[in-house]
Amino acid sequence: MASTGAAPSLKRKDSFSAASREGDQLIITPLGAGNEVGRSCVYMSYKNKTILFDCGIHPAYSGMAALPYFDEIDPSTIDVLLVTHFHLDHAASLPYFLEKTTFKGKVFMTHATKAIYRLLLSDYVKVSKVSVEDMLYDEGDIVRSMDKIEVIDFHQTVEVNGIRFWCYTAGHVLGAAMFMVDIAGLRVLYTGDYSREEDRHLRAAETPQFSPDICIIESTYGVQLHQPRTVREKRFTDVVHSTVASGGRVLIPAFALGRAQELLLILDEYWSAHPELHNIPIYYASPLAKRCMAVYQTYINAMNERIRSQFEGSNPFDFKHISPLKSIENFEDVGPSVVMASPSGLQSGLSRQLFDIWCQDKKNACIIPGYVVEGTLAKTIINEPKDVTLMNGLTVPLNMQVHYISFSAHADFAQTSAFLKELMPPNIILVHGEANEMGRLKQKLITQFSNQNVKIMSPKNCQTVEMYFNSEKTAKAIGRLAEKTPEVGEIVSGLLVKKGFTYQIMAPEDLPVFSQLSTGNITQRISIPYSGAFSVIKHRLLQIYESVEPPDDAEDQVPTLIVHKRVTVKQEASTYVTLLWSSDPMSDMVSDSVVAVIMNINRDPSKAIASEARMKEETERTAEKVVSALLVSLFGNVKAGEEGKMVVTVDGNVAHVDSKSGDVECENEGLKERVRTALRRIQSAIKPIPL
Ligand code: HJB
Ligand code: ZN
Repeated sequence: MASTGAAPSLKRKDSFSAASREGDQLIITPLGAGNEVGRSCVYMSYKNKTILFDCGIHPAYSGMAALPYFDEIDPSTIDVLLVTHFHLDHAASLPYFLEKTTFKGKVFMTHATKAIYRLLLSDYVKVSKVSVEDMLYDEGDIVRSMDKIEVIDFHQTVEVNGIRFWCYTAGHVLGAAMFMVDIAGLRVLYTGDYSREEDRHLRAAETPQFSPDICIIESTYGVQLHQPRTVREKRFTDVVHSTVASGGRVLIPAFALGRAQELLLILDEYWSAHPELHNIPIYYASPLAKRCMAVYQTYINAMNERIRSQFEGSNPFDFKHISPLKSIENFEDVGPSVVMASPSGLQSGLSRQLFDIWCQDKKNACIIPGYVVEGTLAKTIINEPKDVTLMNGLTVPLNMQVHYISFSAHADFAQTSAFLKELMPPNIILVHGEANEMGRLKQKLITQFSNQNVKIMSPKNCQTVEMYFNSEKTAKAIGRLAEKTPEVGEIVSGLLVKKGFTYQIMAPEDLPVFSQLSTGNITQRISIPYSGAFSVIKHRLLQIYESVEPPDDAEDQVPTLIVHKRVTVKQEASTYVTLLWSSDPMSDMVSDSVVAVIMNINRDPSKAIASEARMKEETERTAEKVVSALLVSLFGNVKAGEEGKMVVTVDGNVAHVDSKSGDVECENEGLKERVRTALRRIQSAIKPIPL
């Protein structure tokens, strides 16, 4: 069960290792996108593993002010950085983070995201008009960052340093992914931007097959509901058609990649169906236009069935009625036209240049086709102010028609609610939403999940959500050990295999099947100087061991005995005896004791054969030595203590062992149990020692 608490410092990776209150501590802190849209970046730490989701900039700011609050963290402690999609508000801080900070972890994104990231960011540094001091990075940094980015396929599981993660299709834009992270069985889903609605070219977001313990989810559209696609498309084509038909110009400010391709598909199809519009030009004004189209064609397989089947006939991105436009200098503004230009927020660049020229003519129209960020001109004009300020500082009347028809591929309330109902995560963290919209969504979700014990949180930037999870260690029995259900209380023994934070218990024979490990037999051989009679050794061993037998197939003439069915003792020459055994903990113990017996005879051969009483006394002493030797082989530090007890010391814990009675005194329950188990094993190997 999770609980929330105060914000700790995020800078030291080890600062929480001792902080286990009611379980292991998980912390989640938005460094951006907390109660805002923009500079997405969410920090998460659990069990000393640290992850960053997304690394964006804020579209309404420039220079360092656009960055997430990186100074809240120590970048050198981040293990993994996962980038959900190529939009600048999710990826444009990455070259800065990789090249200008101490970050040394691994970065992952999908193939398409990586290809488009490269194009977009090169364009971003070219067009962002900031002073050299304010530039966050340059083209060289972007090129260098490419070598550090690893790619991940949808549904491929990657493990880095005990952190397992995989990703699902998120809709939204080509290559967009939502990431599921698993640390020690605790699962966190970070949705990034997602849409559960299929459009002309993209698949809808998938619903993960596992419910996460925590879902960090976008709340861009809050409690709003999207109009049906067909209605929005009709409104869009109607505005475009009527504007150009009455001699006006249409400006569509849109980000160069993503929604732009969807809108171009709609326009190209509409123009094909309306020959009367063929003399009206449509321009896709982006220096990236051509290269972007090449990337879109490369990743056609990542798109939906509809566009793939269209592609079999002809390339749907090879538009019939749309021409690329490099810059305003190449534009002949002589009559009605439709121009799609970036940026979407109208802060600068070509979309802003055209807006400034066209905004005073009421025949013209501006269609805002997606989400607009607080602080941008696009957001301002949606409210249809009377005047606007141009880039040259002049204030002029805003006469052009402004239409907000959202094709934004973000979940609306119906999608968010259905997604969460299917997943039912016990903890929901809202990010990527303006404070008011997010607040309304939070209230509505609280009502919706009021009976389900679901916790809904909406931290601000740099505000930490702190939770505690109990992670009891469990091992899964697999292979032949799992064929039979054990009775209650029955002990299941096998090899314990630890992989990351998961444990499996299996029969040694199954090891190569279920792991990349394998088993092998080590045959041990040791020679001990001994020149006495072999019968003396046999005599001493029979005093101690239940089973001391000659081999069944005693063909050669070498005197041989098998002790406890495990260790073979041979007198191969008159000066030494040889011990042979197949190594395992039990046989190693028996061989140790046989060595101790032989060495003992070597030390005092005159006492080899003696009276009955002497023999009993001698046997007990030998047995004690054998037990001591065995305990040394298991625990290392074993010394003689008071009243004939042995003192075993492990990691500062001390156990007093009475080898005659088998009693063990120790304050540390773990060590006590280990010593007791060892004594029981020794007992099973040695006959007359009453333990
Ligand atoms: C919200 C958002 C706001 C996004 C402004 C721009 C963008 O889709 B988002 O990543 O989430 C990126 C696309 C655009 O239109 O510039
Ligand atoms: Zn996005």
